[in-house]
Amino acid sequence: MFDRRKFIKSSVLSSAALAFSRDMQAAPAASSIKDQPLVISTWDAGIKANKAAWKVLSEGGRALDAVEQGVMVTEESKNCCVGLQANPDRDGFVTLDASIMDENFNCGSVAFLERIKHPISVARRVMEKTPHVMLVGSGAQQFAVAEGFPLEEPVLSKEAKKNYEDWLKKSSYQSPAINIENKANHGPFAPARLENGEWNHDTIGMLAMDVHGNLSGSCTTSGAGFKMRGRVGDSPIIGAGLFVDNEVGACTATGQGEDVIRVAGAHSVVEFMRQGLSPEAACRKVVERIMKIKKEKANDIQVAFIAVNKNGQAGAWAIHEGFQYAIRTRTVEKLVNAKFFLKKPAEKEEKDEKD
Ligand code: SD4
Repeated sequence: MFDRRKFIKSSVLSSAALAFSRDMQAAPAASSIKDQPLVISTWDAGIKANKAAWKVLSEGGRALDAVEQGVMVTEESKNCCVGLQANPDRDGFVTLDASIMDENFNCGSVAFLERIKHPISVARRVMEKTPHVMLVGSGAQQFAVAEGFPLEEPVLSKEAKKNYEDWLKKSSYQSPAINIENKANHGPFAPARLENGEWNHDTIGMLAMDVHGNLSGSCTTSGAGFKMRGRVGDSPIIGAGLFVDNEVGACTATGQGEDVIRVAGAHSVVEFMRQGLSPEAACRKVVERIMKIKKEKANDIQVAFIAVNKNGQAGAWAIHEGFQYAIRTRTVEKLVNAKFFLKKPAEKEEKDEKD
């Protein structure tokens, strides 16, 4: 009989994955990383995205260009659940959210956008070419087309197609799964393991500081898989999924968007940094606040923040074990395991074992 767990384990043990895990162990504590320029981004897809951002930063380019070009890599990755190949909503439509913010409080975002490959670039055009911050739905699409972005049909990745087909069998809106290996639970935030052994997340948030010490951030997502049509998460909401104050620091979020929105998550992290907390301590404070609000329901959701401060110090915190972020500086290119409050529950591992 096909043993899925063994298969997953053996695919993880590819040499690339082994090299990665060695790197992770060798990674210095995030809070000790202090360098400039620098780029950090959420999840393991951040490694590739950071490479594109680093090209801009290492050539003396603007942090704003770095965070746009960095996440574009993820938006167009055929493997990834960000962009037009991502998990659709309940009705089978792929709808995308994105936001971008520079060092001068300029910001732009799009939400509930369909058939556009690079929502992050449309968000940047909203910022640069309109008097507005946010455009949504058909209006955002109309603006994108007027700006020369071609309309494209979503082509779901193999994983997204399978996820959706599996979901349709029950069509139940399960509570979100923790970001741990758990293919049995196709909750809105359950990441899937790809054939190449990488995890597949539906969001990337990125923060960069350039050689001039200026900060910018970006965030782009397909949102929650199998969401209600029209649902918008935290990622395009300035102050929730992303916030940049060039005098203090920057923050971006991933996980259960509704719970990030209700505490103005990214803005709150930046305000804690303004009060003197390190990026890691500031992220921890806001995760703690969310957990206090959610009480025992915090077990069922994942929320994580990454942040950088004006000194080029980076940090992160998550509700659950398993959240990683990628960091790139002149001296470091690593995937870092974020600190967290809740360990993966033992029962869950046992349950997975039986699947
Ligand atoms: C959302 N925060 O739409 C996003 C989802 C996410 O990893 O981060 N998934 O709520």
